[in-house]
Amino acid sequence: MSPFIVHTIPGSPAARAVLAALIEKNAAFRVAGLTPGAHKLEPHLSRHPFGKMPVLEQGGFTLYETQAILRHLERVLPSPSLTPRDPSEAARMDQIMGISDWYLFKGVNDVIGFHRVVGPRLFGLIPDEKAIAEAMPHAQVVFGELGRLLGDKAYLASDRPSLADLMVAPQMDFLAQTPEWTPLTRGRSNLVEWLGRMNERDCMRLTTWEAVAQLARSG
Ligand SMILES: N[C@@H](CCC(=O)N[C@@H](CS)C(=O)NCC(=O)O)C(=O)O
Repeated sequence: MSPFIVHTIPGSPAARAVLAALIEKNAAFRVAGLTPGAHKLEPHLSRHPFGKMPVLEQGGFTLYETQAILRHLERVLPSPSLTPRDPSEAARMDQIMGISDWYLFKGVNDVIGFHRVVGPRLFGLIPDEKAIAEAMPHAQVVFGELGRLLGDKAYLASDRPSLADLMVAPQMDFLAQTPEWTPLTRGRSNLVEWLGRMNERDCMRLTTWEAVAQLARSG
């Protein structure tokens, strides 16, 4: 099997989910690094007409949309499985992947994560405190729901990591670097402990912003 290529700017939580899945599945891959802005230009627009990341490429097959990529990897690299066998737990995984895209990324990470982490680091921007404050009520709902769904389990959908954990952990690891993390996790220690468990796994340890930047440099 030819190696997987992941096109991304280092630091992208969505790309980190894909890289994490490749690591969990012991697959050979390389990172094709993009510089900020290059994702809105050719040749990247031919890979991803919406100018986003990540894009997965392998043996002439190109795919974008993180959920589609994760499910594709699950089919072509079935072992170890990252989908619970139990139908209710698998449904919970699917639900949390949807929550991740629609409520955690949109309105939380693309505001708080952007203004606190990406903007200052990549573009030298000053955080927009008003936008961050306005995002907090929605963020509290998202954290409340993720905390409730996690409950006292070790991982989000079951007692083993699933695609849902791989999608949510990179975004939470971003938010954990912000001052908003403390109010968002107050009374939700299960989420903090879960992120600690995820961050101990190779899939997270080997895909930090710095680690992905290094992978991109070594091509
Ligand atoms: N629905 C897309 C979202 C991808 C996305 O928004 N990625 C972010 C990085 S995590 C991005 O490309 N940001 C750059 C931009 O929007 O210009 C997916 O799941 O892959």
